[in-house]
Amino acid sequence: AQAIYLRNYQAPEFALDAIDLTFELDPQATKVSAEIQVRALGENRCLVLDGQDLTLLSLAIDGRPLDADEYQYQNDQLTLLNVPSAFCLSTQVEINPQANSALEGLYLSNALYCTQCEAEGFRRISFFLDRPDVLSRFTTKLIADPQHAPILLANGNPIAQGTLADGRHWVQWQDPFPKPCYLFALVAGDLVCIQDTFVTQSGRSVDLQIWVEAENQHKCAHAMRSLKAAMRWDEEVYGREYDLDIYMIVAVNDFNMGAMENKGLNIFNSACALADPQTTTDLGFQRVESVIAHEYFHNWSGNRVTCRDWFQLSLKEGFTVYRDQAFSADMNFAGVQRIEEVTMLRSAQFAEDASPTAHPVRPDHYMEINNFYTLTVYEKGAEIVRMLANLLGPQAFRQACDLYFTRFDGQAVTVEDFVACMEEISQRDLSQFMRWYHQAGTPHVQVQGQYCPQTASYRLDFQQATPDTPGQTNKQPLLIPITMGLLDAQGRPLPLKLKLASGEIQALGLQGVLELTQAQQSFEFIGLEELTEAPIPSLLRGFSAPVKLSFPYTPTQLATLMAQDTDAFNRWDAGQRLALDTLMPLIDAQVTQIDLAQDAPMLLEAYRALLTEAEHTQDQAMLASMLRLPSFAYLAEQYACIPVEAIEQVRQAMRFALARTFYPQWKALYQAQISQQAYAPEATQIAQRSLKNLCLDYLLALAAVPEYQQEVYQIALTQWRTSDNMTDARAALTLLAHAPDASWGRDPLAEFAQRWQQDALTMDQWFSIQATRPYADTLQQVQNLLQHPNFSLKNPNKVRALIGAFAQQNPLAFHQISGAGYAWLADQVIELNGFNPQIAARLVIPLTRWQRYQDTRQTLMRAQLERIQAQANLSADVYEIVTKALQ
Ligand code: B3K
Ligand code: ZN
Repeated sequence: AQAIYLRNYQAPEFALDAIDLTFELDPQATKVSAEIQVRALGENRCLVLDGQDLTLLSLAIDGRPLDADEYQYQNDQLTLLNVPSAFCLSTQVEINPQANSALEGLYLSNALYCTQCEAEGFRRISFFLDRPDVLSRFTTKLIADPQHAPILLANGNPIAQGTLADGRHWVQWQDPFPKPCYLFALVAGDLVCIQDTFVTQSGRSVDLQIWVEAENQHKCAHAMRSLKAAMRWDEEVYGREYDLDIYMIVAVNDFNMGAMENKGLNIFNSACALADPQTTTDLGFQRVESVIAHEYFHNWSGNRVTCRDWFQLSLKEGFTVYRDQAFSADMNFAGVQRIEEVTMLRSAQFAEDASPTAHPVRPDHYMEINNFYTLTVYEKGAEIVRMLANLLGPQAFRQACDLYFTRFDGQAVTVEDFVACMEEISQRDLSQFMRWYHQAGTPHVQVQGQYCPQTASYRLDFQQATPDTPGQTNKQPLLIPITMGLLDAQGRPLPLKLKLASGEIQALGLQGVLELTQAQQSFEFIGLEELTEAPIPSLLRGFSAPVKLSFPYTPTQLATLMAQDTDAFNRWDAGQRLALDTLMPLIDAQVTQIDLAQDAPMLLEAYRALLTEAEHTQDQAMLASMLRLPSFAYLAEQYACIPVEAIEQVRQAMRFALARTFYPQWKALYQAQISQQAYAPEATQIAQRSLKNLCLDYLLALAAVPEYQQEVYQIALTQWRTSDNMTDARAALTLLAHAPDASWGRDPLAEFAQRWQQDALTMDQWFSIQATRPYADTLQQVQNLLQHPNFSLKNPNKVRALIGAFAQQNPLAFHQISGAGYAWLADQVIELNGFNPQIAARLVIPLTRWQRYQDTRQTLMRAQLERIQAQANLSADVYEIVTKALQ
């Protein structure tokens, strides 16, 4: 495989103004005919089209069939020599949807025909210029057996339909908006539809349709509600209106990603579209809400304004994630929403940024673009847009977005075009800011404070540095916005008077944004006459930049921030810092038991304070976040060499100590959250359940202590038996199944399987619960589950639920020192490589993180990577990842 470089970008030499497609659908031999209006843009008369695994049936120019010496089809390219300057190209090919296990192009999911064309799947359907900067008007005619495929869908509006003499029926669709071929879609099969209507702000009525298999009809209400909320939100917040008369969503079982924003015809992984209380957790409901919104928002940020090339992927993905996060913040509790975003970013994206696969938000080269649909492009990309939004302020940001959508409507553009709109509206030079797009790695910001009572001033000294990443050294300083405030020792906010270099004093009110631009930089605050001791800085409020920030806080200062800061995110983060400062020395000492009073006095007091206030809190969501210990992944991120067993041991010991010390409080708080209300996936109820199930988690920490054992077992069992919703049922089941005594989970797991064996998505949860049981012998169980009748390696959701969960969320079992976990994962990667390279390349990621583990593990992980690398027929996807990891 060859790398492709951004610097080699060349504009297309031909325009493909329109394409008229006809599909004669057949499971093994689908015929695809295309009539393409081609127009040369320059002197070149040699047209090279993409085409992969296509059986060429015929080719003609302006109706004249081509002789064999007028074209060549090899290495996935069709070369036409000496074409006219404008002509109609007719092509006919045959493809085999049933044999398509890569789930890219046209494939069958169960009996359903569907497509996935982003990034480069259209070339598996028809010859074309498969690149996002070639926009065409599409017409699509679908012909099929009405028995097997009564429903025929494609982009745009249906314009004609009929029946052929042989009994097949057909529908023709037309999409009035020119689009790149990655947004093409078709669906055909036996589906039912949930309908609704949305009236846009200008008064147009839009048909909303969600298409699913009949047995899933009862799981669509939440997606429909979320879609309408997203449509309204985009009108109100961004002034963006929907542009077609129909908006369709189809849920399919076999899908590599979460969903796809095809124009007017979104195709969804059923896991991100279907939801009902019986089978879907609160988290699942929230995921549906955010993915539905994400794909909808793409209609403007991605479809109407698209990417010039795939290096610009974050232009649409980072921006759209930022938009869906803002939507979710408005639909849920904003503070907790932000905490969850940052939790994910700091544990998973930071880990990627520190790994052999680290890459800039805008990569400058790739072998396989599908490997770049990453946390960095999506989540760090969203953080960059968030920084822009904060730098500009809400009004200017909105104006800049308006300018971007208006100026580039119908065009394929770059990150520079986006940032130029921000510059133009704000009248700011953002050239230094652009480094966020070019430089990989997570910046470290070290801060020190100097309080001077004589001058009543406080100076903050900042240092920033971004570590080297593969292929990138000597990083330049970034523009890092630090939203901050100062508190006095009692936690009261202080007015900020910043002394500028000119000597002028700038009053910032109670909160300001410091813009770091240099490697070292100081800011001085004056007028602190009232103070008797150093102020407490509250830095990086709302996580105003995706950096690792350190400040030598005392435990007392952290406790004050936790209790008093005006910023919800920083109240929570002060708790995280306090927990890290407490846990890390214990991890280093590999303790097995914790005496809170002695080993963790401040944390003990913090929990006491939180649990005392708990009775009166109105904000259960925030309280649950505050009471949750840092995850394994976040703790692991703090170490260059991850002490797997010690982290897990100390985390469990701390959970145990907190559970025991505050047993009556956990129990009372648990009971106080039990609600008689009927289940609804709405914010206050979700908050209450998250607090309840956190308490349950602490209670079950005592599952092995004789005096508590029976009581906590009964509490969990009762919740499992009596809950009317999957959130509570799954929480209880997980704790029972993960209890040290394996017999606790046996019957409930069997009951679960008995009840839900017909429901694929629900069984995924059953696989995950077992894959994450935190004991080494889980490997044996996971191996057995591969043979379970409900498991299939062909279904990406199943692969993620069982194999992915094991490798990513079960550190003790995956990293068992024998290396058996690594070898097993490599076996699965090798098998998947043979039929679904995209999923194989994602699955191998945990092995690529070998540098973060001690020697024995490093050797074992590398050995598996080398074994994979030595396979014949390695896909470009897996090859690229494995090669980077072994460099
Ligand atoms: N744009 C799609 C991702 C397509 C993945 C291609 N391998 C989903 C999304 O981000 O909305
Ligand atoms: Zn997206």
